[in-house]
Amino acid sequence: MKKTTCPLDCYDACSIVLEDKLRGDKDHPVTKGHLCYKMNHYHNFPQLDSAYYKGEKISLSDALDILEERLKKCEPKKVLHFRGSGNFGKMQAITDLFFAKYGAVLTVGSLCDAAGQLGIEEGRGKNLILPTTQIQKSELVIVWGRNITSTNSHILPFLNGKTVVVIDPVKTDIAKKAAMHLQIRPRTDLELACMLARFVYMQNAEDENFIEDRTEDYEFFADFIKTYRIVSTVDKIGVDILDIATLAELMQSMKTVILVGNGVQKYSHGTEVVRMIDSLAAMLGLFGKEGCGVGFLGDTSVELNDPLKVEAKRVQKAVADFGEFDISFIQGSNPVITMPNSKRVIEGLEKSFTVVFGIYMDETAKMADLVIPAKNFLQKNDIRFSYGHEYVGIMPKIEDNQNAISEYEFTKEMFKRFGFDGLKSEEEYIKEYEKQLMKDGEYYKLPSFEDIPYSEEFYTDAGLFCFIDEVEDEFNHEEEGFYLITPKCKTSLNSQFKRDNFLYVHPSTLLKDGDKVLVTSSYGEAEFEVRVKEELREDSVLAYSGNEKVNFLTPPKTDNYGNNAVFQEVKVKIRKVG
Ligand SMILES: Nc1nc2c(c(=O)[nH]1)N[C@H]1C(S)=C(S)[C@@H](COP(=O)(O)OP(=O)(O)OC[C@H]3O[C@@H](n4cnc5c(=O)[nH]c(N)nc54)[C@H](O)[C@@H]3O)O[C@H]1N2
Ligand SMILES: Nc1nc2c(c(=O)[nH]1)N[C@H]1C(S)=C(S)[C@@H](COP(=O)(O)OP(=O)(O)OC[C@H]3O[C@@H](n4cnc5c(=O)[nH]c(N)nc54)[C@H](O)[C@@H]3O)O[C@H]1N2
Ligand code: SF4
Ligand SMILES: [Mo]
Repeated sequence: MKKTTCPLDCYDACSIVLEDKLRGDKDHPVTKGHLCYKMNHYHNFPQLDSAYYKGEKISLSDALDILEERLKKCEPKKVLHFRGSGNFGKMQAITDLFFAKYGAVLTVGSLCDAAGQLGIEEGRGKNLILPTTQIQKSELVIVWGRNITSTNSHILPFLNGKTVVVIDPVKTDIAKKAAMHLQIRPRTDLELACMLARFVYMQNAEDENFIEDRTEDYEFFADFIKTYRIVSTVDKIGVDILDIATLAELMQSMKTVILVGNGVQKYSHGTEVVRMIDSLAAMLGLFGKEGCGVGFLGDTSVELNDPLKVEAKRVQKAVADFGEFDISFIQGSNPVITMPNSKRVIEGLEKSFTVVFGIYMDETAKMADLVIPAKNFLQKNDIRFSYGHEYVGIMPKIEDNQNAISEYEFTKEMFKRFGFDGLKSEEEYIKEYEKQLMKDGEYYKLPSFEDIPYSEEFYTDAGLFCFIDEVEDEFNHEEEGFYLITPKCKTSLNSQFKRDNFLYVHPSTLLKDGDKVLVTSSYGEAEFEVRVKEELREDSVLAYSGNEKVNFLTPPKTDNYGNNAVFQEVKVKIRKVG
């Protein structure tokens, strides 16, 4: 029986058994058997079966000839290598070796989780994975800006029998089943964490021993949270003060796990939001104890000696301007749909000679000058980490495909054509990762795996947790318009698979299913077809990630620290047009 692992950018990293079709692996300790819509329909989405030049089919070797010729004529610093997360396998990064040697510009930062990651590093030093075993041992699970039913469904069985509290501006499926749902105003998580901390402080319920032994700067934190006035802050958050007080009390008396998602940090102050949630947890001593902890999208690079790490000149991913480059080489990404501010992205790509190395004829491939078909995850060797649990998945090659090329084969070919040396065999790279893992029966665990993370130390300079004590935030909540919520869709993986192109609105807008609206923001406009959704707040509209229009509205900006896209740092106006 052959096994592999789902390649998609997803918390779960499901183990897959290859039988007559792709099936879930019942033996896997976390993913335990079932796959989601995307993997169950993987073969319904046709893979590219040819290279294309200016829209015409050409052979793979002709495509590589054209690329070679173009690259040789171009100044290396005018070439951008833009790599996305269409496939989460480690071997995606092999192409960095070629482009760095060639002298191209690579990217730094993220469209995804870099803001939150930094917030965690500032407090704890490292963003370790919270093992599922600790979730299992907890009593209270706070699902904070994570839509686990859609994005992390294999964690659901671990929540059985726990008290579940959801903090989300949308009444998500998990919110409907939860003991409590705080349907907060979007972008007020920092204030909520602050109010919870205030209640804990007023009741003298902080974990004094933990604060004394394991943290620093608590006094500054205590002063900082006092600068938020209770009545006006609770009013801003938009939920009942009694609910906040109740949650603060639950957290004091139960073993608590907080599962923080991407939703809280798509903002300019995303780093501070996540650090504030961490600070609340530290105040209650929720680190380094059984059944406790805060899990975000964990950092899989911790303790990993990465053979594919390279030095290169880099530009910020969220605001990369394709128009500044003579050649844009896009791999495993569909920036026309997934990058903020689609109009700017399209205009940039029109100016650049665009090469897409991917598996689908997606929107970016359709506008590309040259398309190079990649092998899919079944057709090449790889290994992947999960950011949601402690297991690492091996992905051996299962089938052949003569019409496409793997990232390793592409790199090898380019090394040859450019006379570069130093590329090792594919097997050596994968072994390099594998040898760092901890074996657990048939499966592997992360090199940074700690059964109870931070039980010995934090990884800051002083080895202590470092509390937050200031925030810079100039967002104007009073600006006219609706908050734009843009989370993940159940049937798509960002721009891949079955997408949803509707704009969801609250019934109070008096719009009806099928109405057409023009939506505008300070950054752009687009037309959408409406669907009414009672689960929203009156002040919000929602369009899922992968929606073909939503990123026409989003800001071409990064967060306060310049690391991450800020898809939700915007308000939108809607007008019915038909
Ligand atoms: N089915 C599916 N699964 C996926 C993906 C996919 O596209 N589809 N994408 C994968 C990727 S790339 C990632 S990064 C992860 C992310 O997955 P999640 O961490 O679940 O992140 P999102 O779906 O972006 O948003 C989660 C929740 O945040 C809520 N939210 C929005 N704004 C706010 C706010 O201001 N405060 C709070 N508290 N909540 C808010 C949304 O309503 C939503 O329910 O999912 C991965 N898994
Ligand atoms: N509005 C809005 N926009 C968002 C988000 C949001 O929540 N809202 N989320 C953001 C987040 S968190 C993320 S992570 C990004 C993700 O955005 P992207 O990085 O663009 O990822 P995908 O849309 O999943 O994949 C794009 C392409 O990857 C290619 N691909 C798949 N497998 C392979 C492979 O094995 N090899 C190669 N070479 N190519 C392959 C396919 O051709 C596919 O079209 O989107 C971001 N954009
Ligand atoms: S997308 Fe996520 S839930 Fe679906 S099969 Fe892959 S890892 Fe599992
Ligand atoms: Mo992501």
